[in-house]
Amino acid sequence: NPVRDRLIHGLFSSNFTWGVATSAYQIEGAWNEDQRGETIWDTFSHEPGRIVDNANGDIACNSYHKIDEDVALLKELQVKHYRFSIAWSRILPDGTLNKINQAGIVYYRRLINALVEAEIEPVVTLFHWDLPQALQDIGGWSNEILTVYFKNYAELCFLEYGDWVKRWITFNEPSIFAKAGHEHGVHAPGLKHQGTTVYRVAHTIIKAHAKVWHTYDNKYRASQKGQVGITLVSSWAQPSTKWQVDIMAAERYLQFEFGWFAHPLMVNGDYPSVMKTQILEKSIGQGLSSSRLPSFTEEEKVLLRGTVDFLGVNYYTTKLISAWRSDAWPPGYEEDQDLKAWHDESWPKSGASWQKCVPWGFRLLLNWVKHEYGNPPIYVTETGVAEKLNDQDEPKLKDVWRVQYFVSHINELLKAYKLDGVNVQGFSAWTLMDNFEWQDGYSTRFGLYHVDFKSPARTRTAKSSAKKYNEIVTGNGFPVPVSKLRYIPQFK
Ligand code: GBH
Repeated sequence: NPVRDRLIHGLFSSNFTWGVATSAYQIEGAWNEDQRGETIWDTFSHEPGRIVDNANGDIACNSYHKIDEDVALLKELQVKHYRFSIAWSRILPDGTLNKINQAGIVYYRRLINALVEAEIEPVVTLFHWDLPQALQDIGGWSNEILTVYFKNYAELCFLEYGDWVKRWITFNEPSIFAKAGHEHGVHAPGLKHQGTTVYRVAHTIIKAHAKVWHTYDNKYRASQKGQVGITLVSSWAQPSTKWQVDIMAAERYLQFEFGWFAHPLMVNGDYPSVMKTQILEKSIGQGLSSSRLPSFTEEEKVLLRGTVDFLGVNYYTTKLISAWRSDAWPPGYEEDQDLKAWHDESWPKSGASWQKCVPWGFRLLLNWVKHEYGNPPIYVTETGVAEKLNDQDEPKLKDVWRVQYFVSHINELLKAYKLDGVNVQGFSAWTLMDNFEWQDGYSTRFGLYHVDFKSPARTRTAKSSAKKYNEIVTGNGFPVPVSKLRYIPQFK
C-alpha cells in the first residue's frame, strides 16, 4: 500500500527520550556468583530439552562483569536512557527480606552510578520473568502472598535506588509470562495448566502492581518524584475481513492480550467485559460452577484503577484475525477467545517464525491504545527484529533488514505522534546486544551489537543497525526526507 507505507519526515518532541532495553537473565550471567539466589529460569534452562541447544543464561553476555563495557556501548549510541531489569534474587536470594544480599545491591548501584555519570537515565524493570525459585516453590504467582513479597522487594529498590531512578516498570509483558510459563509451558516455570493457572497468575500480578504503585505513591513519590508504570505487549490484531464478526474477534484478541491488564489498572478496576463473558460461558460449558477467570472484590477494584503513571508498550508483529467458534475441550486461554490468528504470508519474514515485519500495525496498535485508555503517556519500551544466527556462523554485521525494520517502525511511531496525536514520550530499541533469547537460546538474535558467545570475552561488535539507530537518536527522528524504503527481507 503506497500511501500507508510512505515515510514521513519530522522530529519527535525535544524531551522525547531514546534508549535501548535489556533484561537481567538475558544478559547478566554470573548465575551463581556473589550469593545470587536461583531463579525459575536457572531451573528451567538447566533442564535438558527445554531450550534450543540446551543453552542457558549461566554466562550470557557476562554483563555482571562488564558494566563499563556496556555503558561504553550506550555512550556510543548516544541514548538518553537505558532500560534494564533488576534480578530480584540477586538482592533477595529467596525473594523475601529474610536475607538482603549486599553484593547484589552494590552491583546495581555501580551500574546506576555509571549510567548517571554518563548522563544516561536508568529506567528499571522490577520483574522481567526471573522469579526467585524459592517463591516458585511456594506456588509462584498463583500464591497471593507474592503481592507482599513483590511489594517488599520493590520498596527495597525504591529505598536503595530511588534517588537516581525516576521511572519504574513493575512488570514486563505479564501476558507472555502468564501464558508461556503456565499455559504453554515453553517458558519457566514450564507449566501446562490449560485455562486455569494463567488467569490466577495474572490476577496476582495485577494486584501486586497496584500494591507497588500505592506504596510508591504514599511513601516515595513526594521525595523521589518519579513514576511507576507497567509494560504490556500485543500484536496488532487486524480483522481479516470487513465483516462485523471478524472486527469483533480482533477486538477480543486485543482485550484478551492487552486489556487483560490495562483495563483493571487504567479503566475501572475490572477485567474487560468481553473476557468475563467469554470465560464464564466456556467455564459453565465445561461443567464448572464458576468462571476460571477470578474476580476482584469491590475494595480491590478501587485499589487497582488509576495505578499507571505511564504505559510501556512493546510491539513486535501483527496478526490477521477471524471469528472462529472453538469447541476444543478442555478450553484454555486460546479457546476462550473464539478466534483464529495468523500471519499474512506476503508480509516480510524475520528470523523467528512468530514474527513478520508489519510496521503499519505498530501505528494502529498505538492508536488503539490511545483511544481505549484516554491518550495516556506512552513509552515504547521494546520493539526489534529477530535474526537467526548460530554460534558457528559468521556474524551478520550488515543487518540491512534490521536497519529497515527500525527505520520503518520508528517512522510509524512518528506518524502516530505527529499525525494522530498519540502521547508517546520515549522509545527503547530491543535490544542493546545479542543475548539469551529465552527458549531459543542464542540461536535467535535481536542485538544492535553482535556478541561473540564463543569467546570468553563475549566481544561486542556494532552492527549497521547500531549506526543507524545512533543517527535516528541524534537527529531526534527524521530531520530530512527519508529515501524510499525498498524492504529487503532477511529471508525470501
Ligand atoms: C519480548 O517479548 C521480551 O520482553 C524480550 O525479553 C524478548 O527478548 C523479546 O521480546 C524478543 O522475543 O515461539 O510461539 O512460543 C516479545 C513477545 C512473545 C515474542 C512470545 C516471542 C514466542 C512465541 N514474545 N513469543 S512462540
